[in-house]
Amino acid sequence: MTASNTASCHTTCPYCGVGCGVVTNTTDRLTVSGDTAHPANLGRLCVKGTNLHETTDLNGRLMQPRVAGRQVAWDQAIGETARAIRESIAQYGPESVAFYLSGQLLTEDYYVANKLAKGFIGTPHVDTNSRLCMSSAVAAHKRAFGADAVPACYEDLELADLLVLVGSNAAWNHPVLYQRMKAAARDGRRVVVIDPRETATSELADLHLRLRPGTDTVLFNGLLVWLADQGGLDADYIAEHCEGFDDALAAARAAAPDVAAVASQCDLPEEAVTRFYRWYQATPRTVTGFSQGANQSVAGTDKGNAIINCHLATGRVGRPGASPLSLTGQPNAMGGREVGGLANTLAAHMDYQTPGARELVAEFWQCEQVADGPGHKAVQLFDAIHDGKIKVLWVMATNPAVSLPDTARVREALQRCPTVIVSDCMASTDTTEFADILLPAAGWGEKDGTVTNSERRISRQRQFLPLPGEVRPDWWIMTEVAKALGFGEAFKYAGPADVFREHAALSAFRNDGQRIFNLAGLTTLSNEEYDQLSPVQWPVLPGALAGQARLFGDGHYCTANGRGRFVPIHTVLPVCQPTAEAPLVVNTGRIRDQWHTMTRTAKSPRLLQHRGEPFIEVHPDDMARYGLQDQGLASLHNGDQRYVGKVRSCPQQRVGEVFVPIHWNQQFSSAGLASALTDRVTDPVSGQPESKHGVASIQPLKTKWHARLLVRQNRPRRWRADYWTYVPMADCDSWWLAGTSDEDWAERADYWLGGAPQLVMNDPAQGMFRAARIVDGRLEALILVDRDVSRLPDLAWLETCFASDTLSERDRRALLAARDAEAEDIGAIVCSCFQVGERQIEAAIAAGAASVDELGKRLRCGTNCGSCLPELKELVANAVEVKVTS
Ligand SMILES: Nc1nc2c(c(=O)[nH]1)N[C@H]1C(S)=C(S)[C@@H](COP(=O)(O)OP(=O)(O)OC[C@H]3O[C@@H](n4cnc5c(=O)[nH]c(N)nc54)[C@H](O)[C@@H]3O)O[C@H]1N2
Ligand SMILES: Nc1nc2c(c(=O)[nH]1)N[C@H]1C(S)=C(S)[C@@H](COP(=O)(O)OP(=O)(O)OC[C@H]3O[C@@H](n4cnc5c(=O)[nH]c(N)nc54)[C@H](O)[C@@H]3O)O[C@H]1N2
Ligand code: SF4
Ligand SMILES: [Mo]
Repeated sequence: MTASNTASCHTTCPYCGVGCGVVTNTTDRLTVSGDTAHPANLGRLCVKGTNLHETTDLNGRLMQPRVAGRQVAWDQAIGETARAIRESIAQYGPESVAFYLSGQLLTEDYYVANKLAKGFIGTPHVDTNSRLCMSSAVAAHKRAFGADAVPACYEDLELADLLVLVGSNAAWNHPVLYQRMKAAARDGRRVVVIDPRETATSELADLHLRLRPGTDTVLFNGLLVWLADQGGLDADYIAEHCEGFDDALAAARAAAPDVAAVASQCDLPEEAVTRFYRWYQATPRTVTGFSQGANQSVAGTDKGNAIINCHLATGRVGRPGASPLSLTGQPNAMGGREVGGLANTLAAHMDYQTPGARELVAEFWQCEQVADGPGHKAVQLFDAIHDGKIKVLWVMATNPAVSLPDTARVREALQRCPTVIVSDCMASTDTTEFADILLPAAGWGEKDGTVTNSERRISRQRQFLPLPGEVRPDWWIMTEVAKALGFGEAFKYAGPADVFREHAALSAFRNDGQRIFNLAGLTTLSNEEYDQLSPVQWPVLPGALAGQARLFGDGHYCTANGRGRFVPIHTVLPVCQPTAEAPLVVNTGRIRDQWHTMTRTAKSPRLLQHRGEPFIEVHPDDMARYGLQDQGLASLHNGDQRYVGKVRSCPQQRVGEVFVPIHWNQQFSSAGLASALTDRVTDPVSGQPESKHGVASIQPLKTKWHARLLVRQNRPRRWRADYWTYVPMADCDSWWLAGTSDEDWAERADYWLGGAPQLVMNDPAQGMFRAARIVDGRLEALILVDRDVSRLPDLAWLETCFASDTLSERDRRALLAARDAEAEDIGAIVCSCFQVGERQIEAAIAAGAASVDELGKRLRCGTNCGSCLPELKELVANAVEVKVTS
């Protein structure tokens, strides 16, 4: 294990909170494989991890600092940043400066940001995208356990005899954990999935509760009542280790008196509710994993506590195979919580309200005093920016113009803010477009530090690539700004190891056991020991190098009296309810192969083959009601906000509810912003926005034409068309386009192709047009237009015409016919690892492959990372259904 300059490097995946160990090799070209020694994944990787090598190229990277659009040297960029901050403090006070950080920063970066803002600039307005992600779970942990500590570890998912997954599509979003849960299947092990829609994760479910969105608290209140009435409580545990049970039970009885009441409020069959309750009661080893379907809700904190209440009531906390387990999203969602990156926390798991905490931190940092908080939480923060109260905003490693609710207003706020500083790896994101100062940050492979995964395990991310251009790590950038502001003494870090030791030391500073987050055992790591640090779960107590797998197993909690707290839960339903103008509920979430706003995963052509366009999943009944066609385009409207995507007929949806992915944005599509449809509604306790529940109306887009445009390079990303989606490919750029009015193609071909075409095929009667621009025998651009989108096949082979420098005679002819006689159209890629398409799979099933195993034998699909297994299973099941019904 080592850091830079050697061919092989052990590091951690930069995507989800599973935190898989990755081994990279840079001997010839970059390759990645799973680290068999890493306890999170033991060698496994999902499709995103497997394709990491395709995301480290320098295309689109921000390579030099820019001020007001001009490239400048670092000293000038640092100087301008410091000047803006200094002047704002002088004129409006420190509270006019704000930081908006991210769970994708390394712990060391995060620590420096928090210290600079709260300790030296003196502003409490430091929040992070974790507000949109985990803040409800954080608040629930604090209310129940007295500290934001996840009691369980991954092994518990395997040990559990009952796994309950609430609002989690782990098959796509925590794929390696999902594979582990799947591999642990055995007789008697049961899985209950609680989600308004059936997802790839439902594959594992013995029972899927497709509940009415937002009613999870009713379901878990009902469970508490059931346990009380059916003799399912652990009375001794409640008496010895908990408080507040009677109030919680009374509230539960009022909200969910019996199974019938639960079934009707949650819109579930009574029998299914009873079955879940019986299983829960009968299974001491129960783990409840919860994620965004719980957190991103106006009742997000309550959902967490409703779940934890049932675990406390049965004594199932922090015991092998028995615990609640919040599944964190980002690679370092946890590290950010540890340093105190949230606006309501101070540092090292201390809150502003913790008696003596401000003084303790000020003494440790040796600053005059720390900010007087708490500061604004994300949604509030952008309101304050909108209102002109924040004059300087520094955004780091997040894309708020896409990910915050009510994106139109967020953009207005960014527009109004006098100085917006953005540190990012990429030059063009929806947020960098608003930057006055743009700072080029080191990305995965270039940066060096630590991250903490969902089971509190701290792992090293190591540098194995050189810093390109003028790119610098985030901690370095902030340290330089700190020096320019005159705080050099407090920011004398030679590297991330220095920062980590200080962070560990703060966690241990006068920590006589009352703060559970404690890295005392790591405060004296040498640089070499830090470089070689093996994955370790906190707390790491004095003198120890090994951490702790589970917490609170002894029934002793972090509250003042050591007891776990029940929280009374009252029913709060989603704020935005459907109306006549906006009759549909809009649910938003993730897809298997994309990561958030696509800045990295869209670099991998393979990852775009799974789903290449923004889409809307709609129940067939709603398709009929609103006149929609499968694979046709439709628009969703909420007020003057609009989202356009391809309709996918989806019986897995509930009637009256649609699902849209969160990934597309204005760099990738004309109107693909999911968060344009969600309002600024937040959980009153955590401040987390209700990103899972918007409302909208839907209508088909009355298209006159569809087109596929492929261009070698250097064309604008955005087009004057009613609909466009950008699909970067390995050897060219490409777009899906559609229009609602007629276009004179022969006349306008130059506009699309960037010059006059050499090959043209025009058939207005058929609504068909094809043209190619060829320069010096090389294909430069190609457009295929058709009235009927189904006649535009997904021509992966077309791209190969861009791979070579000369276009063969055969290819010329094939281009206008828009098909290669010899190439098979394999359909949308399902298995990214072996490039196996839907049509190939369907053909194999038709030819007798009756199981996923059989498909694997014939086509190899599903035999590497396993991410596509749920879809393969669905394809097999659908084929069987067709046979049965026809
Ligand atoms: N491929 C991929 N993986 C990722 C990410 C990514 O962008 N792409 N992002 C990472 C991050 S940061 C995060 S936070 C995690 C998120 O991981 P998940 O939480 O699994 O992700 P989502 O798809 O946002 O939402 C999960 C489910 O919540 C359901 N849901 C909606 N409303 C309700 C409700 O009222 N009750 C219940 N019970 N369920 C509801 C949705 O239907 C959805 O299936 O994924 C991480 N992993
Ligand atoms: N409607 C709706 N909205 C949601 C959600 C939802 O489910 N529905 N989910 C929410 C959740 S859980 C999350 S986590 C957010 C995610 O939303 P964002 O955080 O906004 O999305 P990302 O695309 O991950 O943005 C990360 C940015 O940081 C850059 N970057 C990557 N690494 C580094 C680095 O080391 N340093 C710097 N300086 N920059 C870096 C990337 O290029 C990218 O521009 O979205 C939230 N918004
Ligand atoms: S599950 Fe996939 S995305 Fe998540 S850390 Fe592991 S390899 Fe990366
Ligand atoms: Mo997240």
